[in-house]
Amino acid sequence: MKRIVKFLGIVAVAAAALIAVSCDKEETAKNYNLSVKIIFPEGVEELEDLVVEAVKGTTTNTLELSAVDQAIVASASLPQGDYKVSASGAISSAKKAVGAAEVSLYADTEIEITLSIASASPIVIKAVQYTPGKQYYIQPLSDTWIELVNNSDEVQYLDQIILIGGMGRQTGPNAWQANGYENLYGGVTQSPVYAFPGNGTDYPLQPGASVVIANAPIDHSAQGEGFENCADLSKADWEFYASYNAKDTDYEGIPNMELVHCPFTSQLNWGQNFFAWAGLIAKLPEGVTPAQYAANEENLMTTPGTTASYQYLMIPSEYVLDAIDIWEADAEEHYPVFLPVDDAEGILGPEAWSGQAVRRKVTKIENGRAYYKDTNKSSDDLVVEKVVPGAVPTQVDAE
Ligand SMILES: [Ca+2]
Ligand SMILES: [Ca+2]
Repeated sequence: MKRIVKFLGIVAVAAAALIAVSCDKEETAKNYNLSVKIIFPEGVEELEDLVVEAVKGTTTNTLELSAVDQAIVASASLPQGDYKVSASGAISSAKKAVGAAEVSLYADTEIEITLSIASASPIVIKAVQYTPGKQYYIQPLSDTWIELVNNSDEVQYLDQIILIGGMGRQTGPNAWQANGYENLYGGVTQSPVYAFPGNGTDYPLQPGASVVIANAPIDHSAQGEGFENCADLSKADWEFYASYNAKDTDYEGIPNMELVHCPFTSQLNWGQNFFAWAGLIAKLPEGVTPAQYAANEENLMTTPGTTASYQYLMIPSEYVLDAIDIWEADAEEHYPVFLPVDDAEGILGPEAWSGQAVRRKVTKIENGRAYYKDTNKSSDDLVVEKVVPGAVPTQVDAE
């Protein structure tokens, strides 16, 4: 009996100590207001699914959003301490706006986070060669090509991805930009538009894997004297076959890209341009096939401000997965083809007919797999050199 009383006594003391500790904690762990003003990236006015979180240790606090003086402010009352604050919202299905800051919260605190654009595109342009390796080597054959890579850690599908190439060489606003259509792309190219066929999951691309799409999938360097500098495309995975023109060849055993739109039937090659190049890959919203999109007159436009009758297929910025802008090698004046959300700044390209390509920089190589730089800024992300189509990089690039 005595022992039991003693035991109860210990419990009572322990309980009293616990209460004392918890009172102590409540007194020292004061709450303060954290207020985060969210600054949107340039040219972005709306974000979907904006989430602002403050993390301390293993605790994540989601801040409450409100509109204050036409700005978005995220706020919360939080226990004092050091926090990592992050903000993230969707510009479109392919692009996110993100930002972060660190805060020491020992008084009511107001901070700003300026968001920048992060491409969420799992598939990007790995390389493109738009200027041939021999002067006037253009039609019916051409050694030009493009390569796409799965830059994510999950299987992606090439199905229905649209390719537009051959814009660029701008020294001022193009007809669309000059007429207020700055978020619509595709008008300033004579190139046919193609897409990968498939119903959504027919053409998987493994993480880190790439595909080469050639205008003519043969070894052009073996064509004879003077062709030494041309690309060997005999191992290309896909072919741009100009089914509308009898001069083009359908190579056996190489699957054909699906022709989506063709404003000029004399043009055999996709993405052709010799001096400069801008192009994009795009994915339409779920449920719309490239063929359906191209059949809808609302998605076609003649050149604004002219009487020209050519109808171009226009792709809005929000559908763009990846875009690159390459300027003429020695151009001193240039004007961006894309909005900053798609490509912030172009890069000076290779000399015409040099056979050089433009490839995306490699940021790291893990277990033999390369990861590619994608900051939506061609001048930072790309490098100009002779590139072997389909080559697996073995070296990381300097920043
Ligand atoms: Ca072809
Ligand atoms: Ca073929």
